[in-house]
Amino acid sequence: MEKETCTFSYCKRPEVTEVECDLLIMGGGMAGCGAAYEACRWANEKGLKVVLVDKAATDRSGAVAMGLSAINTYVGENKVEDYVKYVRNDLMGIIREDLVFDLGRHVDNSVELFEEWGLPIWKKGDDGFSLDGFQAAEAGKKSLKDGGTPVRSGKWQIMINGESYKVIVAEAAKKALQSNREKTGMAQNHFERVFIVKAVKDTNGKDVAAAIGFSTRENKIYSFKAKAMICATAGAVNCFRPRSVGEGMGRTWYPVFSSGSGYAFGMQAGAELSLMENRFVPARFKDGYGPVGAWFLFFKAKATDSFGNDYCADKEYFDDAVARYGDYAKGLGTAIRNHLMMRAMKDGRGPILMQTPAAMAALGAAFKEKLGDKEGAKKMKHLEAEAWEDFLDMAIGQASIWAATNIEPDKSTSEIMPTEPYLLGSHAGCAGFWVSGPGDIAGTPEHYSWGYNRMSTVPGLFMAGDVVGASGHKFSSGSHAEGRLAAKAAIAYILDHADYKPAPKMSLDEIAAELYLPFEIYEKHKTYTTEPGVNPNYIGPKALQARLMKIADEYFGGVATWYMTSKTMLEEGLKKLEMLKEDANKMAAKDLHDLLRCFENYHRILSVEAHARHILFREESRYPGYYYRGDYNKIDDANWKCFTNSRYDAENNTWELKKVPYVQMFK
Ligand code: SFD
Ligand code: AMP
Repeated sequence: MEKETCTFSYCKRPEVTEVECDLLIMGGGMAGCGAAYEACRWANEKGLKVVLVDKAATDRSGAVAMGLSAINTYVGENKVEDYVKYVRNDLMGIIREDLVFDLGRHVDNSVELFEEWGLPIWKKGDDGFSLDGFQAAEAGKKSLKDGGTPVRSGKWQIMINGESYKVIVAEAAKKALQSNREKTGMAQNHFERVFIVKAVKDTNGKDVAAAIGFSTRENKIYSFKAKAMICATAGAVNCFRPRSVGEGMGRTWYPVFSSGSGYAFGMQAGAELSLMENRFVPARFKDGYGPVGAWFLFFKAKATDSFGNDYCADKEYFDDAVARYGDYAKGLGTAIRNHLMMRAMKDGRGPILMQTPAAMAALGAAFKEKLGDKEGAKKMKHLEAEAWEDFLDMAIGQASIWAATNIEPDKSTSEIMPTEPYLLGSHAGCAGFWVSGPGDIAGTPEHYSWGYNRMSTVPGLFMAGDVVGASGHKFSSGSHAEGRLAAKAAIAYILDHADYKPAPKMSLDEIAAELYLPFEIYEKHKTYTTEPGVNPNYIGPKALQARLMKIADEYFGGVATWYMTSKTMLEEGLKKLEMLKEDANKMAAKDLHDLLRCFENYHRILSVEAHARHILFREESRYPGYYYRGDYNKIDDANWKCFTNSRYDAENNTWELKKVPYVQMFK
């Protein structure tokens, strides 16, 4: 089929605005807000202009939109080296230890700021039991900064009253942007509901000169010209067919706002990816995707098969895991715990159950023993409320499912289940870009550092949060801290390259024509059929997404095949994906919502392609419980204890993949 072009013969040309700034921050999530807060501190003094663009409303955008009930990375009394070892164990031995160490030494400062900005953090009471954030304030407990003792659910996690977490963090970012606006005289430097579509290279052939996008509310297109950029638009969800289909479609654990834009942007700019074969398959409360961490760590609940057996302690499963995956299996990290759960499920021993009644009864007994019947019962009531609030604070749908299905956690168990795969780099996953480390940590090898912290292999393009590869377990606090690290380095980069004047390769007319092409295609062909969703001349976003999900699910190790794939499956799937990519030239949009869905799906296609090509390249099963190569179902340290890096050439649609040496910096 001939490639369509947009001449605005069928749809109206939108207004195109060029915004010039020094630093552009893409994404207003945890990393983006951290970046804005830090960048403005340095930029204001120098009169540099900082702009933040978010596809949603920053107050409630990204993964923390609903809130959270724990901060999963707070180092506190622990050693930063131990944090590095913990992350290395959980991610099966291969991480960028310089990035993780750097994160660990800075993350607490972000958490202390959150508390200063108004986030209630739980504290240890005088009786040794927990006080929630409000009780702690009433009891006059010290802030973390002043030496207060947080309630730890795990070694690295602390409990919060976090329903308004994102609003609090966004407020600080918005205030910082406002101060920058006042200093530099910019009319606007915070753009909400503007979706970034792609990078435009500079005429010099090396830098990225602009990021282009469109408003999701008005017929407006933007070209943001910047001397440096921070990409903080997170990972990718809804690439694989989700477990919730039909009436439940759209319900996932990872936020539906994250459609792989971060990966697509960097890939189109030519930035190198690392460990893109990695993915995250969280074990979650079934159907509502409620997180399990608080139940395992804070309530000390056990998950068992339906006969009450602890599948992680099953000798047959465990010995087999050690035989295939070596000592990594003994570490019982997130992927391995999934693996053992899946073994039980495949043997028909499901459903897997979170034993919430037993956990709550044990806590209730401890309260009564220490505090007496009356006070103990009061404490127990509060704990029951906390059990609900854990979900009301961050996965409201799960609380609704409990209510709708008459589940009381102190009386009935709940099913847990491994979800569909997500691509991300800040939770227990590490798929993302290869970035420079700070370079000042003892033992850093040369190939880990090239000048500016968190800069990708494209000069002036920085990465933060979920899009950074090989350094997971940052979570909300670490992503904020990483945004700050990237911002500080990006400001230094701008000052060091003061003469650089971005010159985008595309004209504003070309940009408008490319971004509005799906409108032109729709308007041109829509009367060919009586049902606009079905048309031989174009593909609408719903069909595009269904095809992508089917390919990913069936060929690249989704739930359809119990996360199993192989060389032959991947190659077959990649052929189909290539055809889908060709058909994406015929994406059609009837309105702005459709236009958003079209480009979101295009970003997903690129993200999934990178994922599949990396799985194909790594001939072992490094992450059992996340995915399996049926043809290489073992860990092969002799050949694959290394990073796998790739670079996509968008102009020629070609890929280069290579091995990059891993260096253990902390013994
Ligand atoms: O319980 C564009 N996470 C948890 N972290 C914790 O510290 N504690 C928890 O309790 C956590 N839990 C949890 C977590 C995540 C989710 C989804 C749930 C529960 C349900 C992890 C953290 O939330 C996560 O690590 C960070 O938020 C990652 O930060 P960042 O900045 O990389 O991603 P983001 O916050 O989602 O923000 C992305 C932003 O980009 C915008 N965006 N903007 C413009 N153009 C485009 N094309 C864009 N595409 C995306 C988004 O709008 C958003 O603002 S628990 O499970 O462990
Ligand atoms: P989750 O709710 O699964 O996202 O987990 C929240 C935090 O608890 C993360 O830091 C996880 O790594 C950790 N976590 C969850 N489940 C377990 C477990 N069974 N053992 C140890 N850590 C866990």
